[in-house]
Amino acid sequence: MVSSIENISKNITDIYKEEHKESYAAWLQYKNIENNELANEYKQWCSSLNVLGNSLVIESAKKELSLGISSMLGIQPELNSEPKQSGLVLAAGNSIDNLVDADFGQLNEDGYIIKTVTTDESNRIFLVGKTESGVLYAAFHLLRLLQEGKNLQKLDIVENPKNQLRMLNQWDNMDGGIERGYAGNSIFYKDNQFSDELNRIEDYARLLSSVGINGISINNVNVHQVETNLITSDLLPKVAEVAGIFRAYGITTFLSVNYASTIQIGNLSTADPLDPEVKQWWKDKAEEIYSYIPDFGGFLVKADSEHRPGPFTYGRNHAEGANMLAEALQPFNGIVLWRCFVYNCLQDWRDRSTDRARAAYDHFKPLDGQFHSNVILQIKNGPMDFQVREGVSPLFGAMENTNQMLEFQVTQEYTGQQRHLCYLVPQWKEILDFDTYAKGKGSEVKKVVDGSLFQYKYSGITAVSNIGNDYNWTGHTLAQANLYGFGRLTWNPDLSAETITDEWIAQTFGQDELINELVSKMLLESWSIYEKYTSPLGVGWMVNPHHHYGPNVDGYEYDVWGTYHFADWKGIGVDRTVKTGTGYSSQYFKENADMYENLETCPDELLLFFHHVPYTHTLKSGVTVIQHIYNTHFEGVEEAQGLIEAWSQLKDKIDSERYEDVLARLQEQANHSMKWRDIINTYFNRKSGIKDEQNRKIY
Ligand code: GCV
Repeated sequence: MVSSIENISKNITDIYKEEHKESYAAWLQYKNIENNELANEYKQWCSSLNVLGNSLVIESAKKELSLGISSMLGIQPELNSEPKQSGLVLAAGNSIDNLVDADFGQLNEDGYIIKTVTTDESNRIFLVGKTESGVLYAAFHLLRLLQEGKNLQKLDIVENPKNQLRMLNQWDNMDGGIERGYAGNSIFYKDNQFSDELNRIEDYARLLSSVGINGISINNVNVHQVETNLITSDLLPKVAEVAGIFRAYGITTFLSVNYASTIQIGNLSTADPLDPEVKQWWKDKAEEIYSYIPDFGGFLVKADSEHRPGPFTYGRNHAEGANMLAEALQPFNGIVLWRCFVYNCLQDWRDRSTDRARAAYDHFKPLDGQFHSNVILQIKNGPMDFQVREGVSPLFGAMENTNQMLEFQVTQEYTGQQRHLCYLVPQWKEILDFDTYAKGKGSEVKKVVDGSLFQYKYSGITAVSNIGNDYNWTGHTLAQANLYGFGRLTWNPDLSAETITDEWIAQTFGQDELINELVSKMLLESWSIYEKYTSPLGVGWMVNPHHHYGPNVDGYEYDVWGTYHFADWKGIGVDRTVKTGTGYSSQYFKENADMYENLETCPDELLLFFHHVPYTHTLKSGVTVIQHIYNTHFEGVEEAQGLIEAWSQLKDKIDSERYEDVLARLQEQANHSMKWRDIINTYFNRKSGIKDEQNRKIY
């Protein structure tokens, strides 16, 4: 325990690092390697760090390797600036050894080589990047291998990220709150100012860089008055300071901007994108921003959605709106990330021609080819809003001539708010592997967003972050795995969920068979468990309005008529077919459109997302819809209970803080799952008047 006098000179981050060591370190534990044989072997390679060239990012690689090596092996590596006969050799973009050079041509911008080269005279491991970022990624990769206890004798690794942009979006507000944040307050802001705990931001940068993230937008897409000022001379020096921290870890900084900035801070009377004064204002503004941050990434924009301003006010479309900003950023190589989450939140749900699921496609598809080349459309994974289960957005693959990127949500808004365990990597894998058929079979979402299907100039994957200033970053300690997994998937969407999970467990909790077996099972099954007691057959949305936590079958946010499930006494589900419904199913390419349109071929898990059916409709699984609702709710509760049983077996294997923290969350989840079960089962029991075949207790 640290005394209070000492604490005066320490900030909270320092205290967390000491008092909540394991929770705070997340997957960068760098635990002392107790196996002597292994440690001695590693020492041979790691006793000297030979770094060719110098730069901010290489400095970070050096710093991280020194930290990791001293912490895991108890030695301080000797630092040299030339390739010595033995040890680690770090270099960017230059040729140093024939054997390594042979692979160099295979590298893309952020790629790297890790190669063990032993000769009679030398024993070296080369960490070579095409750029300095590649060197840093290689350093983190090597540290991961050490944490996993891997053999270093014959490393021959060539790694290239599949996605060009690998980003996170912070939904942080300057008052310190985080929209949809479930792990404390912002690490960036406090009381409408920037936080002075820059070491916390640096540790975040380390975590992100270790999984290959290379871009971040640091404020909420809902830009309020105070955050509108982020692009003024009052706050740009602070933004630049934060950008400097991220820059050292190969991460580019972006800002969310208010589309009406010209009115709010520019003294103009309009934000019309075709108005010459508006255009000039943004051009001048871009120039000013770049004078503070020469490598600034660009703007993230939420326009004309959920009461945000946008081009619609002036009778302009989204291409006109985005292009105006793109022109301002273009001279500096900046880009516009334009969100497609555009819908009328005040729609009347009785009018079946205004299906919210249709909105993004209806708005954007007709504009294909009209966006400038430095605009990227940022598309949420589903057409609704990060539900536990929904279809994949039909916009993916539908715009051959417009850059696209995918937006996931790591923060668990609808998936248990980091109070329930819900590991999202399996869900993301399904989405990335979804075949759009845009160019025939094999046109998976991952190939759209890595840019390869249509040769996009810019593309990638982004997500809403799940971190806050809690000592374990993510509220639920196991939710750290979502952040880790997201980063790894942006690097390589072909990694299996199992591989990512194993990696995360070994680094976070050490190499122990029982830990691996149980935690892996818990994580991999958790999305399905959560789905069972919350969201039957793709129906979704049965949550309390606004805060989106806890069961509320008829919960609906806006002050208009509607429920999302359309349940009556005869049946349930949203008819999105062409034949009798909203026609949403036709937005997919033919193979998928046909599959969803027909009741016989629509997969069970999305049945109620596409069809309205009687409760007595028999699923492919052989049970009726109503019986499925009952069964899954009972099963979900049992399985949530099972998570506690599994975790309890690890009591003596995990430090008490992380053990108790997770246990408490699992207990809350199990209790809460009963509430879900009872409320949902009772509602549909009363509505349908149909009994549970097994006569279980329904309240
Ligand atoms: C940032 C949902 C969330 C909002 C969020 C919005 C968005 O509606 O509930 O909090 O706003 O999505 O993605 O813009």
